[in-house]
Amino acid sequence: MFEKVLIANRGEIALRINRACKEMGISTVAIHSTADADAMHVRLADESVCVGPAPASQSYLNMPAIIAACEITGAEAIHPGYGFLSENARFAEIVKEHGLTFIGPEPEHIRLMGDKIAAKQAVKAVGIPTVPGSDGAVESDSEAEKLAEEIGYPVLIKATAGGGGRGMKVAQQKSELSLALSTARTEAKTAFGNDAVYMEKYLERPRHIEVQVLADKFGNVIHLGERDCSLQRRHQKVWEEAPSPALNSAQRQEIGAIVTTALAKLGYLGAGTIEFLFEEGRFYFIEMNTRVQVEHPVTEAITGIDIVREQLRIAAGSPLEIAQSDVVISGHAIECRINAENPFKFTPSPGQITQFHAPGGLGVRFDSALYDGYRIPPYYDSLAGKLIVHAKNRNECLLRLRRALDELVVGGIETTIPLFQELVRQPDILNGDYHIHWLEQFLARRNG
Ligand code: MV4
Repeated sequence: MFEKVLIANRGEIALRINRACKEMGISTVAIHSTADADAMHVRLADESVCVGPAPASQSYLNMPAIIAACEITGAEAIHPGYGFLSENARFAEIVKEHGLTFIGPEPEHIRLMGDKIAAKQAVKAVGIPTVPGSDGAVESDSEAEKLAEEIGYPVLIKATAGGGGRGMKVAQQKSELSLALSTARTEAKTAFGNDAVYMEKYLERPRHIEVQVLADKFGNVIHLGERDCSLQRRHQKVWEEAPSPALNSAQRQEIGAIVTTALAKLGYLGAGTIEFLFEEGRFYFIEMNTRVQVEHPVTEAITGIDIVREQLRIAAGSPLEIAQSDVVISGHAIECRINAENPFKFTPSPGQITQFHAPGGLGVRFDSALYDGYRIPPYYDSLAGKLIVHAKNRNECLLRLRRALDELVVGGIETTIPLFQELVRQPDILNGDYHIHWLEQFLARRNG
């Protein structure tokens, strides 16, 4: 096992990784920008290295500085967390070229899953159900028109270098197709330097259901059940839960078996999440994430498995500590992302924390780097903390969540707490009866 790991991230996920390392007897190195000198992740690590000024491009994305920090401190491995360099295949290669371990999948799998057309072709070839659409990139309007007639409108044009909703355009009917294609291409060229686009049947009211997997170097691949991440606003997840209220155990087992078999065939290594749209009882692959995700704690709550610990063990060449038969889904968990934003307009609200009280009690976890007096910097994402609540079933979980939200205090800035205090009283939410557009429709009704 590693002696020393460098955590190439900040905020709550840096603390999360630090915790797993400390429990495994691994010493930790934090990196920070000049803006984060007083951040909690710096205080709790054994050592820290300033890697540059506030802008992420000059610090948390500064590959030479991060590699140098490993050389200075003697860290043998880098955990990238999520965001920043966590899905940068070139960085993973550079880490390996320097004789260090990148705690994550092989670079070629990171690269593969970052190209949405190649990813879809690869997973389809190993038995994962995909959305009907083009086999590869759509090259011409005439090809697109012919294909759209076959699969039926509405259709969705997506950028192969996109993902997370970036560069998508819907065409409701033939007359809209040409503009959707040209707009998607132009935006993709501008945003990603790659204008290749593909087409899919547009699913109108699906849920977003993702399956967590772990794969070790011995060919063992297990799944830890699914997460329902349908409550999103502008492709930012807001509320995630496990298991999904929309799946029964047969569907859970079926998609879990399909995914583990497929990833074993691909020779996948590490933690991964396969994203599906789920509509009328059918799963449709949309993307695969090769990083630990923000919402991983809801899976940890219902399985008791420490996902970051398993990532470290896999990267160090150890076999998975658990077999599929050891994975038992117990109870229900919900995560609410507490962002430093206006609760209904989502405008950023950085600033100093004047009061802070985290909720506690059985089944309540608050992952955050906040502390009394901490000043949230404006340079990074707005996530201030994640409230994760676990109970023996969904109704008990909702009651506990309502209580924990009323106990949580974050003073001095605006946060999304009031949004969740409303959501946890909404009939559709209480019934688990929602889809990927539900939250934006709720906010539109509310904001008038
Ligand atoms: C779709 C879709 C409907 N039909 N693909 C959004 C981001 C990326 N994960 C893919 N996304 C979608 N792909 C087809 N064929 C609807 C979305 C989508 C969405 C997906 C999951 C969660 C929230 C969403 C919000 C808007 C659109």
